[in-house]
Amino acid sequence: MPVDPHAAITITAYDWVPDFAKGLVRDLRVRWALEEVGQDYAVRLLPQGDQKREPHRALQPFGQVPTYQEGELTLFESGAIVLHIGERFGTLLPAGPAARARTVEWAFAALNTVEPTVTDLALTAIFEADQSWSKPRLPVVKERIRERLAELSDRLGERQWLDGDFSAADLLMVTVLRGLRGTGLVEAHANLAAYQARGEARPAFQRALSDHMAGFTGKPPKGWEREEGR
Ligand SMILES: N[C@@H](CCC(=O)N[C@@H](CS)C(=O)NCC(=O)O)C(=O)O
Repeated sequence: MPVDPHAAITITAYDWVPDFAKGLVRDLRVRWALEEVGQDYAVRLLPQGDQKREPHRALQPFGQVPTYQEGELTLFESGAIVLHIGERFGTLLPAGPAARARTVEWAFAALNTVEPTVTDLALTAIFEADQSWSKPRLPVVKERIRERLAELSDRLGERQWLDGDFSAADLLMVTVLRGLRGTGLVEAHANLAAYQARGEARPAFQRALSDHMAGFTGKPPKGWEREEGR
């Protein structure tokens, strides 16, 4: 079914997350992409817990955000959503098939080669902090990230962006690197730190981040502080 060119766009995000996650929740990628292409959108803010229940579960089988609705089309997975926005509204994907294929390649590199190492650090250091294996695992988890970042840094070299102009792949890669904030791991490579800063300096990113932060209007779920030992 063709996508209605005038359909309104609605995405989902959380109304509350712990401080360590603010600025990192993946709805930011979708907001940023929509800002880059100049599309208005509405946000449905979910209280924590609602992501695991109907009706959200019907939109996102894994009970997560973000989701994206545009007329009859519903999508989940932030990478798929960003690529769709690129295809649909232009500017985030290059026109030629070869350049476009390379952008998709780099999008997968961001989400499938670099991001898993970053997620592993968050899981080990934060979500499993009270487990006996947390501290002993950290060195190897960080070493894996160092290896990936050194490889990314070598390939990026003096380039401004991963392949040609700023693209959906850069948007995704910059948000992945942001997941390492406070660790000093990105800053160990001047070119990667500058690359991330270039992405974050884009007006579309700044608008997306500001709206993302303004969405945290809710309260923590009952028992959160007790469960987290805070
Ligand atoms: N691969 C998914 C991951 C989505 C994801 O991990 N979302 C997080 C927020 S950034 C979430 O909703 N987590 C809640 C949960 O898993 O319970 C994507 O990129 O959209």
